[in-house]
Amino acid sequence: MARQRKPLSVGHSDSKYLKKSPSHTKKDGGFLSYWKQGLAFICLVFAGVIGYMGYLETRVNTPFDEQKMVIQSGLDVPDRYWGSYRPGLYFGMKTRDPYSVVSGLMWYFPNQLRPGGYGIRHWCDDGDNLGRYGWIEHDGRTFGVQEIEDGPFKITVSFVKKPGGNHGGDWTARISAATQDGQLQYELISFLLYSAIEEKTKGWIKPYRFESGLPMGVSGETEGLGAFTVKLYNHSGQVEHESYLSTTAQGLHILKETVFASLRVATDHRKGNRKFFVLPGELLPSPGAGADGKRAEPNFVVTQVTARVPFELDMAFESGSHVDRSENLIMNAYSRELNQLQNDFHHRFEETFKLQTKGYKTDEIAFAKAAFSNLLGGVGYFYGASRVESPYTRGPVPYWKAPLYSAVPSRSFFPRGFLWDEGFHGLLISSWDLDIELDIISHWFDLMNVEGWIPREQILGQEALSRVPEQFVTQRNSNANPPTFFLTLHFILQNLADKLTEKESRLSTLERLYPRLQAWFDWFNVTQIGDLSGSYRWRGRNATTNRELNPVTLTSGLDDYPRASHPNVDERHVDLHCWIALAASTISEIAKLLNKNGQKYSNTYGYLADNNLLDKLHWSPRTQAYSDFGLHTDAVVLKRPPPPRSPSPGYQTHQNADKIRVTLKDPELRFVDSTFGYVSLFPFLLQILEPESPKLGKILDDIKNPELLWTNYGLRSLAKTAPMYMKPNTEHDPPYWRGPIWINLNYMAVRALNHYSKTRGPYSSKAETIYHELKQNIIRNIIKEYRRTGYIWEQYNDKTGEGQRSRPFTGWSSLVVLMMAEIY
Ligand SMILES: *[C@@H]1O[C@H](CO)[C@@H](O)[C@H](O)[C@H]1NC(C)=O
Ligand SMILES: *[C@@H]1O[C@H](CO)[C@@H](O)[C@H](O)[C@H]1NC(C)=O
Ligand SMILES: CC(=O)N[C@H]1CO[C@H](CO)[C@@H](O)[C@@H]1O
Repeated sequence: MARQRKPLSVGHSDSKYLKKSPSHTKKDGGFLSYWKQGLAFICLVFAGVIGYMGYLETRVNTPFDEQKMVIQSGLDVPDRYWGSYRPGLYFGMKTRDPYSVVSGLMWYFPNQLRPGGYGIRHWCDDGDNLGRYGWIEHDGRTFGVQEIEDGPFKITVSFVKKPGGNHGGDWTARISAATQDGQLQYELISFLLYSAIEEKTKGWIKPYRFESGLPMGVSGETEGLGAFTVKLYNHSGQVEHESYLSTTAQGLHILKETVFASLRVATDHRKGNRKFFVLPGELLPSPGAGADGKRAEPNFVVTQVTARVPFELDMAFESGSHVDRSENLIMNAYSRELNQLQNDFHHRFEETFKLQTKGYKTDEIAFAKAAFSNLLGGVGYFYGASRVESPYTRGPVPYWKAPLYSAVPSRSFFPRGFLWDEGFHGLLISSWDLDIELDIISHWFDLMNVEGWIPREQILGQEALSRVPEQFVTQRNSNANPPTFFLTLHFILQNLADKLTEKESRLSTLERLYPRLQAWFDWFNVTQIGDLSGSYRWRGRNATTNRELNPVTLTSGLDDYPRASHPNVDERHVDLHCWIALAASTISEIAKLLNKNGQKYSNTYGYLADNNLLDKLHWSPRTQAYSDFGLHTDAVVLKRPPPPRSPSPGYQTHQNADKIRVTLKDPELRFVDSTFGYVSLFPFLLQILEPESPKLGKILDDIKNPELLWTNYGLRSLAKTAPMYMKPNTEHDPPYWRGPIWINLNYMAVRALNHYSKTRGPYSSKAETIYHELKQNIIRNIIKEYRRTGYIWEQYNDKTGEGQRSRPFTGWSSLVVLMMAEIY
């Protein structure tokens, strides 16, 4: 049905060439020598082909061949050496080293502990049903405060870092539990505080003993950290039992399982024979069990403190090379230090976002701080190799091992780096700390291969890998993702130009970035190009599947947002056209700043932003809207395949066969214009549309139309009138980008409205009115839902405004802070 293009093939001319080669001649000797020459030639070609195939095969995992972006790492940046860089945990600290000592927290209520370890909290997990959790203050460098509501209990975790010595200094974490519920005072809670060293860390750890009593902490020494101790100080509340575990864990991804497997029930005779869950102490494979007969060394040391609520303890990491500390960072000294940092934070938050000046109320500002802090506090440090694939590799191959310093979309659901999310995160992070953002950008661009490609999802290291279903791990080098880092860079140039030029190191980062931006651009401009001049097409859609109502376009970032029903080479995608235009204009801006010749990019921008070209490629005269173009029909449905005529042994399974797509009318080449939604807005969202264009007036009217995108909570992703509005893509895939409200695109809409309201033109006052209304709707609803549920969400229901899907989603949903601050 779908019109397929024949791939260009050189096979025919090849065989013709071979036939032409002289295989028979009259001279025998000649025959032999011809034959030999022919053979040599064939061998040579063969070797050449093999060599070339080998070359092609290795390109996908060969790094881009220019100076590295990250030139300072680990202890070169001592003040960001330690951090809460394990965002997938409720609380965990590690260093920015490939292999690190990691510290973390688990807790449980003994009367809620269940078989299988249920009830032990460690990784951020929706299944724990916590009422709320997240950083409410975090500055990305020196401290953070997190609040966690576990049933009627409130657990507060804060940390403070203190420089000193040559190994990244000290830090202390304070952990407390409290409850408002009088009946639950004195309830038992068990805190497990651990340190572990990753397999390839050079060094050791062991339980630390105070002069008297049980081990309460860890001591150790590693290459990066030198000698260190982690000591526990319980200083308020009643401790009922203490125990510890010193063992070998098989990996960071099974720490909780290791703890659970070793918990025992013990009777404490001093406490009236009461029973406690306790850790067994040393639990190391016996001598002789190890490979070389040596006693195995512990790599995982846990202290468990079972206490009565309310309770508070400090866990102090002290660096051995920090010799002149005047006092330990615990008890009052800690409180004092924390207080100071909190004051600085509040002050700086107001200076940066000016929410108080804008008249926001105290609790609204607290909300904004929480949204912002959980994004920044969710910045992680990962190390490992992605798995990638190209048409030339036989199956997936490992990428090179590399670090990634990046924020994450959601600490529970997506605690790893995502390329297109990160460009949005960058807007908020750069507003706060430009150097952190430049470092994040640098890490991402070091993941570029020699082709100019960056894998879009980064699943690095054991912990990350264990949270991703196998079929989603491999990244394909034909697949793009919106190049949102150009949004970040554009934002930095617009809003932070003075900060950028104020430090030589920042400009030289841009210098190193420039060739990589060019390569990235070229990669898009070549691999995602469309058939018609100036058109672009997302690759990676499945043209042969009959399982999906509309084959997804994961690469576009908008997953199941409906596109042409029958993917083929005639497709052109309006959002991608606009992303490429943004990319070209941003590179030309950077070229100007760096005194480089960016003519090529400003020409390309001029060409792609030409509204006549845009209209020719993407404006549907029928519906008066921008749209994709392709081989399309709206007449598709999901149906259960009919059972076979005669019941056969397979009958049972057939009845349960998945629904398949049935096409009721042949598709034709046309605009995909019965679908109105986010994609239709892109020329407006990325501000390519000219301010005088009557099409701007039309778009503004469409935005305001409640039958299309307008709701009291923000713009829905797909118009109510669209054929695919709220339709599941398969029986198992509920609608995702087919109606619900997404905050990243709403931020772009608010930003565009602000732009058109400030740009002279016939529609500026209309844009201004809608700007205020839309911004208010979004902010009001997200805050309302935060109060109601305790969380910021991945998306919001377009009928009720309710938060849905994953939580906390303080990736791009935290852009609400920039809307409150009106920073675009
Ligand atoms: C396309 O979908 C079909 C059927 O669902 C599947 O068998 C095939 O592997 C898919 N192709 C690609 C390239 O993913
Ligand atoms: C992008 O590709 C088009 C079409 O091949 C080409 O004309 C244009 O010069 C390219 N732009 C840049 C900046 O390389
Ligand atoms: C390290 C420390 O201070 N441990 C104490 C915690 O509380 C229990 C009981 O209150 C003491 O026995 C420990 O010495």
